[in-house]
Amino acid sequence: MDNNQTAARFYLTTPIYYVTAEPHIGTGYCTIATDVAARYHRLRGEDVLFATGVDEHAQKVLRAAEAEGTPIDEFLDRFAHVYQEAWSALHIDCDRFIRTSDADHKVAVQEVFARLLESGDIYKSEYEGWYCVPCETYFPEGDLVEGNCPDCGRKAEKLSQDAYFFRTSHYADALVKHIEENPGFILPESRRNEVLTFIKGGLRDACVSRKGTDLGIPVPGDEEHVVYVWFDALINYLTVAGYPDLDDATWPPDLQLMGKDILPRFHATIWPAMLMGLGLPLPRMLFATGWWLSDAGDKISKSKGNVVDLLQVAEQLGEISGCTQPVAVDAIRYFLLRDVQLGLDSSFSMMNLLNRFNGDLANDLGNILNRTLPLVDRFLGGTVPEPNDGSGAFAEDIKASLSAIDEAMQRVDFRATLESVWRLLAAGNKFIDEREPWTLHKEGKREELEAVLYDTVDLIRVIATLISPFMPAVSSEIWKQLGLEGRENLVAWDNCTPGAFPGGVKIQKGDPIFPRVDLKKVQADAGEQAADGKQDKRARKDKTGSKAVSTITYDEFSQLDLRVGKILDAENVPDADKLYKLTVDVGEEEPRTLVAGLAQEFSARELLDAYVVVVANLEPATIRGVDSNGMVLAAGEKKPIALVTLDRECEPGSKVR
Ligand code: ME8
Repeated sequence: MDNNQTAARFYLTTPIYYVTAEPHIGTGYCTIATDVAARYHRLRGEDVLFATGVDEHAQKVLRAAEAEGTPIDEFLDRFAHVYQEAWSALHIDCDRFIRTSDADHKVAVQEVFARLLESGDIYKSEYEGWYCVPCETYFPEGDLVEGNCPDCGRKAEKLSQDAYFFRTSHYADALVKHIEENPGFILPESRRNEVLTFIKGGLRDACVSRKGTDLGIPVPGDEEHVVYVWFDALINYLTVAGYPDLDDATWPPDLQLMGKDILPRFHATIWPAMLMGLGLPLPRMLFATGWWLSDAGDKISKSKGNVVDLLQVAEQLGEISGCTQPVAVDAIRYFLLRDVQLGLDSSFSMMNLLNRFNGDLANDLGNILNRTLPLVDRFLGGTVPEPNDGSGAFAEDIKASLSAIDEAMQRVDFRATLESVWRLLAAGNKFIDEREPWTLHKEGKREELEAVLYDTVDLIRVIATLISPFMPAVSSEIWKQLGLEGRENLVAWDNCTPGAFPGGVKIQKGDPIFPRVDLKKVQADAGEQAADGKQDKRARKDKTGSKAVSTITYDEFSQLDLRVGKILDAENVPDADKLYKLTVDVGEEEPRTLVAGLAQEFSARELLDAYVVVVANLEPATIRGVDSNGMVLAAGEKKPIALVTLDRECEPGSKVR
């Protein structure tokens, strides 16, 4: 199969999740993101195959079932159901929900195993080493940290068994070549570099079987062994595409999303190496999402017991705002993809969600609808006038927005996509302010009034179409209020042209979709200090009496992710004599790269090992060709005079508040 040939179907996947606990913000996030991408491609008229599912053959799954005293099959059935229900409640519309206990998956796994065994890529040997059950990963002795798993820090178990191995090492050079030659293969770019470092650090052959357990798919011809859970799980992507009778229209996947934790070792190494061994084209794009962290900066995970349940959040949002459950779910979908750049970490905050709800949804989106429809009602008897010739007021804005969205979605940039749509909203709201339809009505300028209201209603139609992948329920509610119920066939990318609103339609004004939240009341209820009068935005004079600064609320301040960082390295940025490229430990798995304008005032030696304060959630920027992820705080008006440091040693990553 030719790798460059575009398959007719857009095939996209999420990881398949371990059924050890219920879905949460982390698993929901990746699945919602993939659902949005799937809906976007459907909107564009493409044939889409979107698969997600569950990973059932893990040791930890078996142990969870045993601990509960539930027979394994019953346990698996229950969780498959729980996941499906949760995804449907979150408006996730997949084409295939795969379970690794599915019959076609067993066939695919055994076929892959047999083929690789035959070609010599899988061979039998002895495994002497360790296994981390929470991570379901094999580690050689040398990788352990004080006897514990290097990834999660928990106790690893010793294993000694005859086992099958996959020759990952054989594919190291080919993998590096593929990654280097295809810059779009692994995104974001920082992850791509991480993967290259991982592979170039040397690959070991992967142990791909396990003895002494009944849970799993038997190794063909050697039933004492079952296929290792990760090897089994990765093959799900082939199963969905029909393997061994692979559907040419589907293969290879166009987009595979997963968390950054399972990119380097699994999705960017073993997985493509397996495909190389099978002689199959590699996925077109692997996109690693960042993590949702708890307030304490820990990864939110089932095993840590600090989960945020999105459906509970939706319920809470519904209670606070009075919006319907489907609207609350859509608001969360919007928030997750708008508030954070896909690929970066973030911590979940209800206040951030409420701010987006009020600002972006109630104010911007709700507003345009709530002011336009009553005007059509009052001045035009509720009937949308006949279309103009497409030369309407927003022709240029819409064109620019579509091309920006097209470009953004090619790099899976949901945030930029939504920003483009919100630019259209701003243009619409500004247009109404400027054209004052009420004045046109008063002055009897009927033709102009009709044109202004037509263009605005038509713009709302385009906006409802463009937000439909993100907020399907909100989009159809707007559609309904526009009087377009029953004409869902018009919700299409190709109809996002000005002037396509059918004339003569009677609008169906409804209740506001996003009732505004009284944030002060919420804060007061939550007992937040910020409640008492700190919303006051009056300008204050600073100590010098010369400069006015605005006060901010406690909530605004708490949006800053200020952390202790330890500078591990400082090197000059070529041709930029003020800049250092700093490597800073901010308590994450990998140190971050930050560009800082400190090079004229501080020597690299002075900076080395310094404990500093880092703004960790500053939007990443590329400065003189270097990707900078955060900012080091320093004092000084025009140039840095002193670094903001700590008066004693402190764990990198500690919160500064
Ligand atoms: O790893 N923030 O399953 P899993 C963001 N079965 N995303 C998170 C997250 C968080 N706090 N926590 C989890 C497995 N995720 C394997 C996958 S695929 C062939 C096999 C998301 O249940 C993220 O996408 O541990 C991560 O990669 C995935 O859940 C892991 O889910």
